[in-house]
Amino acid sequence: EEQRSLLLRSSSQFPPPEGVKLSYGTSGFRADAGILQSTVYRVGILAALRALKTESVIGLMITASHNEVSDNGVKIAEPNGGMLSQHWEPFADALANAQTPEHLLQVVDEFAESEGIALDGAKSVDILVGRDTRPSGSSLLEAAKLGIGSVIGAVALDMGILTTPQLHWIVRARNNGDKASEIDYFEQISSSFRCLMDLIPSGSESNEVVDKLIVDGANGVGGQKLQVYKEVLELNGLVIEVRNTGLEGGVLNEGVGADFVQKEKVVPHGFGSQDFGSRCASLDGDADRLVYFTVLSESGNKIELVDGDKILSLFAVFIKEQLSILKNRDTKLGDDYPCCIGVVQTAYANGASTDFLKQQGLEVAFTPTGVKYLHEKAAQYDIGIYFEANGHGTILFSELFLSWLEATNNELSSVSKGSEQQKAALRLLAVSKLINQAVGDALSGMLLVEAILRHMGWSIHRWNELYHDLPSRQLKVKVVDRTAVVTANAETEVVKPPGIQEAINAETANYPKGRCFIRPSGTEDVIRVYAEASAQDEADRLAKSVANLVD
Ligand code: NG1
Ligand code: ZN
Repeated sequence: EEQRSLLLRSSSQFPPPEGVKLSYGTSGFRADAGILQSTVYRVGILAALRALKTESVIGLMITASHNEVSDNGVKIAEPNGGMLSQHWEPFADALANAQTPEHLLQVVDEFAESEGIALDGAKSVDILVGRDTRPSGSSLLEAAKLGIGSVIGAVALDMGILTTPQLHWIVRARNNGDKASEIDYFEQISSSFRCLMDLIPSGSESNEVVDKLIVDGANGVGGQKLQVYKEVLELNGLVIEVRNTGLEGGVLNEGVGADFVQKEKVVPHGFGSQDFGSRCASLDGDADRLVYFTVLSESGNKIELVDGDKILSLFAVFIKEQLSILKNRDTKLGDDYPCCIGVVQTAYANGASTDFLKQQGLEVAFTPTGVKYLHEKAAQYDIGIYFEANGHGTILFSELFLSWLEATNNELSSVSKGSEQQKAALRLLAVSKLINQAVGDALSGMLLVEAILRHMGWSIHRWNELYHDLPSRQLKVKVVDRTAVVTANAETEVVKPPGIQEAINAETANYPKGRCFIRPSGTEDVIRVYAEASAQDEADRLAKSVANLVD
């Protein structure tokens, strides 16, 4: 009864925005920050219920990633650091759209009943709340706390400003019983980076790689964090210059950041001809996406983009190399382990990257867009590497494989300490600690790229030469109802409305090496069009003519 009146009282302060229907999309709720107070409050309730259900620490992150600064959003991190369990999404929607306090109470009651969640305040659970640097973040964070506080037994812990992957990492680590703060996060990623640096084979030093890395921080949280921790990294052998930290007066995601760089293929603000030839990286607004680039000419603003597909390819090549060194060890030293490695991409992956990965003998799987799908698929392998072309991805290691690796490393260190095989085992162990096992993470991903380039003795140009991207074009078409388009086959085929797929096929057939698909965005009211062809003007034309079909 106390719980009911508490919910009624507190939710009456947060009426839902009029005339908007909110939906928990691929990255939680996102909208103009001005209408989000009630949504964030309600996600606070959701997080509290999720924590009670799982009897674990849950995360609540307030961010709208690469969206413009006036937007914001909110999403939940599960106990293992992953995305909210998909079967809770309809409940999230019902909660966000409940029109009156009574209706909200009814939604909560029914759901708690069906999930067997006791709302008697008997248990105490923690919800870690974080936000990015958006100005709307602090008042939304208060709304989240009130939502959490309206469920008896739920305690909100304010983690302040964090990158999205940091919050996910901390949630995961707390549930594993590890001590976990932001300092522990940086401690772990910088020490495993150090470990990889110490294991670099002699003779692979390349002057080009030793040059500093220039990072575009998107005027967001990632740039700020790097600025603070760059001295620690410098001690470990990585010199970084951070631009667009947000402290120079630039606007979040405006003409800067990984999304801008990947989509527009031009230099972000603050970069230009003076950076010709340098190795540059760009983070997105909440630092879960990473792309690299170089400035193409001494005059223009054109770049050579090194995208998520190429980061994936670099990681895959390195890991395969370590696995094959390990395979060469004396099998008298215990059983071999048939390590099953797989890479996961979406339809947006450049066709040349898929061909390259297959040529390397790797199994390539495809899922629909949205990290939750890629992550789920990657978790089915002993080593699953996933990346979206836009730079969101990570590497997952199975528990089974990691314990085999630990055991093998112990054996090797007693019989052949310092051998190539043992070094390979140590490198893989270091990668598993450096790379964020919860979610794609630009900061830890960047450190892994930097370590591997040094290991290989590769410049960014050499890396970029792994394969040549097919020319591609992405367009978006504003539509009244994006749900009218329904796709199948990892989004490569339109099944509704009828007739469109045939028309796309007919257009695509006009282009050698042509590939084209459309899908409804999960984050904007648009239909996205992607086209690939053997020349840029052909990719442009194909995308344009298919966009006209949708319009
Ligand atoms: P939508 O709007 O569904 O295309 C975009 C990205 C996704 C993912 C989400 C979440 C593209 C084409 N799509 O989704 O890959 O990152 O945002 O942020 O880049
Ligand atoms: Zn992001």
